[in-house]
Amino acid sequence: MIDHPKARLAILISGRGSNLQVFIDACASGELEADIALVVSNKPDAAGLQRATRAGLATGCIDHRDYATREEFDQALVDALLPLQPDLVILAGFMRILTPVFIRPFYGRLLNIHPSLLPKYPGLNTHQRALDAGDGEAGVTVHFVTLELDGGPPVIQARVSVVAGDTAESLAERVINREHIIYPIAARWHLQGRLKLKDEGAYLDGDPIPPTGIQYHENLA
Ligand code: NHR
Ligand code: GAR
Repeated sequence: MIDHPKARLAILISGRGSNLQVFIDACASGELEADIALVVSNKPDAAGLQRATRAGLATGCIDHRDYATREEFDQALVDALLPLQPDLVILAGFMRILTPVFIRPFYGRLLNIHPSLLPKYPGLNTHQRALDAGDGEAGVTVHFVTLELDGGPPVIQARVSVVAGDTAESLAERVINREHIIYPIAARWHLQGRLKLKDEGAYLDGDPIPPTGIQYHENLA
């Protein structure tokens, strides 16, 4: 029998790392047939780095403040990741806008999770913006990363209702539970070769994914 080496993930973080933890757990349980080859933070004090170390993973910190330009920072990221030949690069609460220097070498193998119902609210402070607009629902979108910030094709989107008295914090708490469900599903599709980025569009099993992504439901697998 041919021994297929496991797929390799690289995960970029900036903070707490709860999404990273979900990937650590999914790789350990076999839900994802992958190893996490490296966890990189742009912030030295990111709590997620400790989660990674606790799980016995290789970690690195590439502090954006050590680089004069975004391109030089991105090149340092590329230099750290490229030798590992990751099958998939996961942005998990990563907070630096990436330039073509990073995106080109990983194009089609780069996913992000963004806490809004894209195309609504790209950028920062998404939950507060949804509340300020009086939206009845909020949510989260996994999407391919392209040059356009939070503008790459959506893969999966999960919605939650906004309830009376919601704050950005209470909403974020409900949304993050959904994040932890949909992100590993999208990653698994990609590792299985089912999810592709083609001509700037996302495809699952050869079929174009709708412009706001596949809507999450309980039987999605
Ligand atoms: N890069 C590209 N080219 N395309 C995307 O879609 C990206 C990306 C980099 C990060 C994540 C994104 C999010 O999900 C992401 C998607 C950071 C900012 C930001 O303004 C905006 C969106 C996202 C991440 N960052 C500030 C900056 O100057 C710094 C903010 C901070 O450090 O707190 O880079 O929301
Ligand atoms: C998540 O809610 C993620 O969607 C969001 O940050 C949080 C990270 O949490 N991402 C962004 O806002 C990207 N700009 P985590 O560190 O616990 O995974």
